[in-house]
Amino acid sequence: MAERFTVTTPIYYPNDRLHIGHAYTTVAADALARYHRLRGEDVFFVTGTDEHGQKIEERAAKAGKAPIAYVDEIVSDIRDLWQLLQISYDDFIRTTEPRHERVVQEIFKKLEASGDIYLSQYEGWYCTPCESFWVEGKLVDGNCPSCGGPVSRLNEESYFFRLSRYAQPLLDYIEANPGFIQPSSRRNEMISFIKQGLEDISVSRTSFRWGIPLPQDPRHIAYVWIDALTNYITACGYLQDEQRFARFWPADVHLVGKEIVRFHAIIWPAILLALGLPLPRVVYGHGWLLLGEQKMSKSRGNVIDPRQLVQRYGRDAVRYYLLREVPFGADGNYTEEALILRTNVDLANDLGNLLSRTTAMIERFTDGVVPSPSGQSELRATAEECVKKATQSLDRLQVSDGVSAVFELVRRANKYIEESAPWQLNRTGDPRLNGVLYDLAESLRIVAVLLRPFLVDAPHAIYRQLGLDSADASRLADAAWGGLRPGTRIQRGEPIFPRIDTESAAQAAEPAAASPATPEVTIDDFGRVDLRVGTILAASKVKGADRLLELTVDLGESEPRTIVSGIAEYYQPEALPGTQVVIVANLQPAKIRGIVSRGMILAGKTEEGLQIVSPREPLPPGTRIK
Ligand code: ME8
Repeated sequence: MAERFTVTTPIYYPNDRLHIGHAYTTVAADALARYHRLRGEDVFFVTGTDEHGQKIEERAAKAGKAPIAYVDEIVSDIRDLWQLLQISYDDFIRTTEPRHERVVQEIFKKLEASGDIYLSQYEGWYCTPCESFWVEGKLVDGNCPSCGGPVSRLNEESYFFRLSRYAQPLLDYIEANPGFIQPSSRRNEMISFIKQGLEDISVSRTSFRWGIPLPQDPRHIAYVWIDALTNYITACGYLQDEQRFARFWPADVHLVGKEIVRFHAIIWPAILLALGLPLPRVVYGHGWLLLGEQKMSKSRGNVIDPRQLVQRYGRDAVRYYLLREVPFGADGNYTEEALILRTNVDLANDLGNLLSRTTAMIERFTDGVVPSPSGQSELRATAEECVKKATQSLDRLQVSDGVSAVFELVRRANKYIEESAPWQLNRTGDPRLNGVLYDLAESLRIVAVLLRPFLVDAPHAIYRQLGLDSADASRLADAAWGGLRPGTRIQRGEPIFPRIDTESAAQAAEPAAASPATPEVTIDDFGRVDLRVGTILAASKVKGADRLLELTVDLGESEPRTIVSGIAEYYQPEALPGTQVVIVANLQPAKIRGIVSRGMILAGKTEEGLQIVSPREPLPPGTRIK
């Protein structure tokens, strides 16, 4: 039987609209779920909402609504958001569902029968935003040690869970299972937390009503964290469907933000031990998305709405940014500039151009048909290495490394185009052309398969443009080299990731004025700039832009390039054809006034005016300048 993989996200509080912090966890869990499906495993991916508690009760009252009516609205909004981001969950659990209320009540009965809960008096402090109880000694300057906010004094009758009983068994378990709490920094934090001693915790409340009453004493409402944590076993079928429960529990990964690792790595496993159930294999506490120096959070209100980002940039761009930008586990700053840069550089430039260049060349040079491979392939080893790296990273839950491994193949393939110059092979009738084109198309096909855990639209678009059916890209085995059949008729299409237009891209088109000396660069730094000789074939004014000319420049490639340059105040367009120029040939393409500009011409600017740089004697177009 196929292996199975159970992955969960926290169940979010429907007290406000979710933000990109929530999308971050959920997209990462989605990538893991999709990856394990690609491996052919039986995947159970569960997310949901944590709907009880004082905080929600208060919010609903403020809005003048019944709690359930209040959460219903937000939950439907959350489901829409996951639909928008194509989150492929198998179950969406709400703690207000009868299936869950039954399980929570049964658990309380079991814990009472085993002597793990008892009635006593609670004296201490409570933090409402964190839904956490604290004893005096744990407060920091009189405030909540978790969020730093104010706490309120509580003194009431409460049921307690004998957490103290499980300190040693927990330490033993963490010791015996080094991968249980990840990353290891969080594991160390948890070990020292437990070693300071665990006190029994209050697990019921009498001060509000919005929650699940304890069966043995309905004046008491189950503490929201016990209610919340147990969602994971309800969703897997605990006490409802034994077969299903045996199949999907224990979870392989509980993916959570680092602030709630303590609940998942201490309280939750202790409850499971008390119930005699197996513990989850991994609790992974990832870092925070920050806005400036601060954690983005609903209570602070410093949030970014993922819906707007998807609307502006597309869901694959947003998913890619969330998965790629921050090394998984660490905190990272969110900026829209970084999102734009990632989209333009990795998706539009590297991936998008690889696809459009490859399909354009196949169309021109081999009549739109994928040619036969040659015996030896320059890209095969890289492709195989990238498959290995991507899968190993995902097996280790290193989502950002996984996605960047795929882009190593993209970048290598782009470089291979420059190295092998297929347009020259075509011009000279070189028989190596077929092998080069096959390798490029095959690399793209493998990239599409490997991107399936991360992106939801692009893999299909790539397959379509290669003339393939993406139903054939649903297994990891499809990423094996050689799957592309020669004779496949490609279907060129629109660019899969249009570049995002920015002001700075327009500025980059203008030659810089004389400026003070800039810091030294190494010869390698310089070597990354591809300077080439080009001959201007045509020039015209750009409508509505006094300073811009649109140039058509022969760089010795299969097609001349379009370059937008800020030289209109210094040169008449009619005077330019035939002029040789020096071009930065590997500058990222930029859309300027709606025209895609691919390169920049060099010029010197003084107070007297501007001079284009030209070779002293004519050189063949495409000559490299070093
Ligand atoms: O804590 N950066 O729900 P919640 C990264 N109901 N991730 C973030 C984030 C940020 N700035 N902000 C939120 C709860 N998250 C409880 C959980 S589980 C049994 C009960 C993500 O709505 C991250 O996963 O406050 C964090 O742990 C979770 O949202 C908190 O969501």
